[in-house]
Amino acid sequence: MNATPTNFTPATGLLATLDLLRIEHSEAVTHLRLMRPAKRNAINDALIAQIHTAAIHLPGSTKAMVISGEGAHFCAGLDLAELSERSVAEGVQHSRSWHAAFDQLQFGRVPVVAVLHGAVVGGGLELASAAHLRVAERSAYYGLPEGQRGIFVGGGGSARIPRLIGVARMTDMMLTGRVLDADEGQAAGLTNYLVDDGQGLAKGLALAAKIATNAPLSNFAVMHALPRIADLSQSDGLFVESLMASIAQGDEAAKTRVRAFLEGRAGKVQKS
Ligand code: 1HE
Repeated sequence: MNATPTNFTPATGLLATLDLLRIEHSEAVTHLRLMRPAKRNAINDALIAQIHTAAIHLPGSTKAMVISGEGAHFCAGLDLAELSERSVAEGVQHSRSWHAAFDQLQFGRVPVVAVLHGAVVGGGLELASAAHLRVAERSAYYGLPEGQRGIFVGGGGSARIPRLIGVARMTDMMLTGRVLDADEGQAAGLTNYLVDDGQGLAKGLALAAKIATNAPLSNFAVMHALPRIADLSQSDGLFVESLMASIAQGDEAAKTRVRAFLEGRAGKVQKS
């Protein structure tokens, strides 16, 4: 996996004490890297708690975040070594702790870009699906081995993954153990961008830097209103949209930006 650019500096204070993560910050972008490469970044209780803590306590100037994994894989999912020790009641609490952490990413303060490479499996795919954008390197592959392990997704996967790739594809992955390669994941809508190996982090950081320049209320609306509207009836969705639109356009940031365009000081829409 690629190194963070040199203009990023290590986080301080509470974030620096999270030993299963490496958190670095530059201007408006915070990069959170899973740091359990010897266990393929498998998520144990400590790591899920640290992800939750980090997501709540991002540096104040953060406007967008990138999450990636150290070593040859993004994330091997749930740490299976901890699974057998849990009672049924503890299992529910465990699943809820993942929900709390990943909800904090999806419905937190800033948009999240996940940079994926190698194995993105089980809970690793659940983590990736909580992000707002996904950048894949060609080495990435996606699996839901829960079916083979005799368990079920517990980190929000059943709610989030079908919204990306549909119930039918997720059913196939869980019943048959089908693994999607990077091209298949891109075609299925699992990822937004597909880049060569070694290019993922640069792409993810560049996207985050761009996202960070948006008006905060626009990013808020995309993160918080868009997925909720998608869950509503069309009539209710349109009503909520009208409220969100008027809140966003009433903000000074919107007025300033529209004025800049009308006075020829803002960029035009361009083909990339
Ligand atoms: C692990 C885990 C893990 C690796 N829990 N220890 N997830 C899975 O079913 C995926 C299981 N893992 C794998 O299939 C492979 O490890 C990988 C394809 C991800 C990587 O293969 P490889 O050859 O690079 O590594 P490895 O030799 O298999 O693993 C290296 C070490 O990581 C080894 O430990 P070691 O002490 O023997 O060195 C592995 O045991 C350890 N390791 N993956 C614990 N997952 C909220 S519910 C979510 C439900 C799920 O996520 S279920 C899916 C679980």
